[in-house]
Amino acid sequence: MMTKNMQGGSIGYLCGLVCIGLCFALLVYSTSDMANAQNIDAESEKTAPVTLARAWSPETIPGRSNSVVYLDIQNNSDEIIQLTSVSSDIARSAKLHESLLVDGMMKMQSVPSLSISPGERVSLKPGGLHLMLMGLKKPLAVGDSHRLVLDFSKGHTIELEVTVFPISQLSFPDN
Ligand SMILES: [Cu+2]
Repeated sequence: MMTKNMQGGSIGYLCGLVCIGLCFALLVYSTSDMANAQNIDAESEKTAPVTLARAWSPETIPGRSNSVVYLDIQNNSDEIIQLTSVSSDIARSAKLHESLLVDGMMKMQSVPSLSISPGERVSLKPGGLHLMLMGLKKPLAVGDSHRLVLDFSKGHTIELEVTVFPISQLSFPDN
């Protein structure tokens, strides 16, 4: 079943413990290695308006039915491009979320859309923006991959494979 649901943001939405733990632990994580980005999508030619790279999910913690997807989104065009919706066939819903530290508590809110400036690269990573998968139909195990479809403004739709890494991975592996 495909889901398309990026609307209706609810401020202060509390995510599952998996996500909270990840984000909290990784607030101080810095991404200095983005130059090593590997394009993994079929549409990831430099000339494509939007390219995606380094897409990964942490494995599912036993008993949890939520997970997240992190990736880099690069706008190669000379126009602002918006991420408008996300679809996953392994989750009941897929939404853009943002982690925020509010009064010492890590919380999440859904983000209706994401605008990416011309030439800009946005990194969805632990502690910040992420794609939230809720209601997983099966646990994500290390080595698995799952399919995601991202819809952007200007009619750009990109399908990609997301690799599942150990929860200890913390970022897309460089090797
Ligand atoms: Cu979330």
